[in-house]
Amino acid sequence: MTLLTALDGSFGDQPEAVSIAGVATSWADLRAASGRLASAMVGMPAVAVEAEPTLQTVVAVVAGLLAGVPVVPVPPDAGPLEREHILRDSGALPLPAAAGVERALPTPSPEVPALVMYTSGTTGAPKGVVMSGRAIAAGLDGLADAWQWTADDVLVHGLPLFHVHGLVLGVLGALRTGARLVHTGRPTPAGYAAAGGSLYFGVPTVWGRVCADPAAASALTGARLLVSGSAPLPVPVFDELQRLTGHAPVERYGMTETLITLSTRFDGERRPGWVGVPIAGVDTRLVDDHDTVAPHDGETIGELQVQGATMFDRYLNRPEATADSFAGDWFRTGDAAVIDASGFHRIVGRQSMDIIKSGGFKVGAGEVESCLLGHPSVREVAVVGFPDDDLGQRIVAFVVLDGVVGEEVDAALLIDHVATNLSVHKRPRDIHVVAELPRNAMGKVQKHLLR
Ligand code: MLC
Ligand code: AMP
Repeated sequence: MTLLTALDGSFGDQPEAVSIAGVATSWADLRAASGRLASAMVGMPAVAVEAEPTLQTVVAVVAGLLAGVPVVPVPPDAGPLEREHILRDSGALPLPAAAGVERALPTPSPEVPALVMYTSGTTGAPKGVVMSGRAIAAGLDGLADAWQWTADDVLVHGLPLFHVHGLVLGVLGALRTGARLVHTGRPTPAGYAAAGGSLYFGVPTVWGRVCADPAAASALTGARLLVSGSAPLPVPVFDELQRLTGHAPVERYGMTETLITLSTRFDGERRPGWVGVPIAGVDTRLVDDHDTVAPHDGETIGELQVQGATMFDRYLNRPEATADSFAGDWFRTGDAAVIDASGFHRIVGRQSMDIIKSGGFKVGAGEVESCLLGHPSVREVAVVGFPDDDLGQRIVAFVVLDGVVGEEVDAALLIDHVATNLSVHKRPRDIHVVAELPRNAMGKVQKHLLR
């Protein structure tokens, strides 16, 4: 098997090669359990994996990769709206009821879709991002090179297993580099402190919480590398983490569609507020509002566009959305950035206010708005991201209620409506009842006025 080198026996074996929430396995046992499940999966169009942070999730994902069956991770807390969309759109079937007898399976072509990961856009339901094994391998090798990530590392994190960060980097990365993996179940400061790793992954919310717990932070002093990504790492958190742990964190940037494309390097400068340089195999450019390439002078802001070996294949069942997301070979990230003369990148913000990053989770305002409009007492709604010290952004909904203006509404009811129909992390943290939404002459809601 070419993608998950550790399962080939390339790095020997060890009893606790992969440990999740205290349950551990060797690579040989993981390979055997996955092989049996893979035998029962062969021929499935796609397999849905309930991505709980457990060893069973890892076995199921590896089984799909061995069988050449695209794996569709389903957030375990996904409510009916989100779950039905993912299952219907992907055509993924549940895991086989029983594992098969292990038999030799041909190694799937690296071009075969390995994962279909759902990601939110500005409007509509999340789109399925189809990713080949080749892109995943290229992305992981680029990061291994940037971070000098090897089989000598012990990787620690507690991130969810239904997104790129926790699953591709945090699980497949360990199985490709041969690093031992300790998944802490949840990304708590105490869990990170107790794990004794060399390489730690976290979203900025996690690093902010580690800084708020100096005892946990000081336990990370012996690590080799602390890596932050999925959302902007605030400069004060960068500085505080460095003060408490002695490590300037490495910041890296990416997207579900492109995998991780930019990073500061183990042996390079780590500049607070900047996300470094392209990994091997990736190119970037900036483009202005007129689709003209903008200078890399450290000041001019443009849309960041990316191309290279880590690129997704397409959005599942969405040829127009796929075409719209590219300018020729260049993927339009929708992020505004500057690049300096040395090639260092700084992410300035999103081009659209309708993409919210909360705790490192991407949430489309439109998706939350549609969900709230499905509640009988909501007539109009606008969802925005407010700055939040812990989460980066917090989801806030402004609602116009059906019925008497000013009537009491139980905000908790509306929050629960989103938490149970979509998923917990997509729930608004605050609900503001208003008499009307600010609109321009065209009738479009002016969200900047709400902020
Ligand atoms: C609260 N809870 C509710 C609820 N309100 N449950 C149901 N209904 C409600 N109304 C419960 C939750 O179930 C949970 O319970 C608890 O409250 C806490 O929920 P939370 O506040 O949402 O969690 P919190 O601890 O604040 O989460 C912070 C976090 C999380 C950092 C742990 O945001 C996180 O895991 N972020 C990682 C996101 C990520 O991996 N992104 C990568 C995307 S890939 P319980 O029992 O579960 O505690 C990408 C590419 C790249 O971006 O560059 O990497
Ligand atoms: P996702 O679709 O969940 O993969 O989220 C991708 C988005 O997360 C990017 O388009 C960025 O907006 C944001 N992002 C990821 N990493 C960083 C980072 N280091 N700094 C700023 N934004 C980031």
